[in-house]
Amino acid sequence: MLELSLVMVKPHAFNKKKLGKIVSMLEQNEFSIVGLKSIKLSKELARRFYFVHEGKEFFERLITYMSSDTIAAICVQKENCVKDLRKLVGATDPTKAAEGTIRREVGENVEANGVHASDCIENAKKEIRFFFSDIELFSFQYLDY
Ligand code: IDP
Ligand code: MG
Repeated sequence: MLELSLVMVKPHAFNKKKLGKIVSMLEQNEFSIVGLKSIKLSKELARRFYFVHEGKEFFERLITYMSSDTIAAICVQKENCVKDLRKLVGATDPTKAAEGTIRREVGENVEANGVHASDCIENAKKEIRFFFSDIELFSFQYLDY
């Protein structure tokens, strides 16, 4: 089934000019880019995006980090997009991420692990809507997102 998912390029990866490499890895693995923007998150927006982790030991550090510099939000489209994207992104800890994954290539540590990727279809829909309006998604007319 044709699906959409959400990639977020984290501050250190954007700052170190890894956006092109990440887009290239996505395209080489058959993901189509249907929405793309770079913005700086406020702490409030970062908290809203990561609300499921509220209360965890690393939450405040993650919020400070994610609002520290520019990020990029990328909406991608592919068959089995959500699962295939998680596979291409790799394990949360870059040292445990498989060879050829995005986190292995651009991740530095568990927090600065290069990218975020939606973990299920339902969250992908919410996260895409967090960043993009209809007119910003090139394929919005084909999908009920
Ligand atoms: P995921 O990004 O692989 O889905 P999650 O468990 O959803 O991993 O955690 C969200 C983000 O929170 C991770 O990408 C990582 O940056 C950060 N994080 C998760 N666990 C830890 C930790 O133990 N220490 C510091 N940061 C963490
Ligand atoms: Mg997650």
